[in-house]
Amino acid sequence: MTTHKPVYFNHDGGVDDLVSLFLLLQMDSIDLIGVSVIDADCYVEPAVSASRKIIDRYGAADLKGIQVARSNSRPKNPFPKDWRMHAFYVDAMPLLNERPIVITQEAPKLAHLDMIEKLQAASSKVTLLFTGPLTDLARALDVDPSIEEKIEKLYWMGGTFLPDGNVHEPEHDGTAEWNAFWDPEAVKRVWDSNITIDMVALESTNKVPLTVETRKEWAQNRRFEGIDFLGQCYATVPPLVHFATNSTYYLWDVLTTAIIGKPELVSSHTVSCDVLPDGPSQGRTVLKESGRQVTVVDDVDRDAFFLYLTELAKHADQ
Ligand code: AGV
Ligand code: CA
Repeated sequence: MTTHKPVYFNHDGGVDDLVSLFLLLQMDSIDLIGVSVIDADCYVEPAVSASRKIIDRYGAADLKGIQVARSNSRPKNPFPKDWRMHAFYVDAMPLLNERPIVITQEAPKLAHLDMIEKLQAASSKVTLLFTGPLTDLARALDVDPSIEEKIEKLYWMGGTFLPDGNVHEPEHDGTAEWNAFWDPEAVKRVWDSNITIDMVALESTNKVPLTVETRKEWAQNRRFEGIDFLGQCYATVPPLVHFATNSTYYLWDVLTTAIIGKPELVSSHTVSCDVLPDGPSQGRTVLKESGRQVTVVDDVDRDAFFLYLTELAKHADQ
């Protein structure tokens, strides 16, 4: 008997979040039991809509009936509007709008309550994949702490132990990663639980920036619809090659998602750490001997990762 790993996915509607949903739908080894969307690096309306359309177009027949839950969680520190716009572009892509109606429905419950329901109904322990802030998980733990027992492991894209994070905001010192900065207290709440955590931090994704070469390769292979979809999605976040900003797009969430299908792509080590809740370094994750244990991805087989990505995307054509 083949065992399918049950997975619940909470994302925040960025380009790589939506690409991650597409890739999860191509994995034969998992059983996607729920999807929810938080209003962080997106506007939640187009992000829920795009998620429903991606499931319609790329989900297998046995996913019929899966719904997309919307979060009403609010930030401590909101994402820049320009980044939040990306979900509108993906939602408007012709590839996702060929069919006149959307079959996949929005879930009746709020994201964190939907997750509690799906976890409690699952017959075996569930893998959680979070590619945005941890707010919905923190809220779910507050409402029903018994869900801890239903969680196999949390994969989270967030945090960094590097001296420089990716937050460049007026009242911040730049040491935090954005998903942690959006709601530092939620990170703290999850850290205070007994959940096993695998963290994909900024140092974990430094080896997988989205290069111009990769974009060209996707363009060359756009006869495969799934590869065209990757290229079209990332065209909404084009490279600025003559202008140095933090605009380099890493495959942050995509790497986190790929590990669920192929854990052997990465190596990791365990650290004890904490998160700073407020002040100019708020959201910074720091090493601390008395802190909680987390596994951090520290190396990626870059070529094997891109090969797997291509393989999954081509799977969408079959
Ligand atoms: O910090 C990385 C997280 C990932 O979950 N997000 C983007 C990924 O979805 C925030 C972010 C950091 N830099 C960004 C981000 C950028 N230049 N554009 C959009 N989002
Ligand atoms: Ca994200």
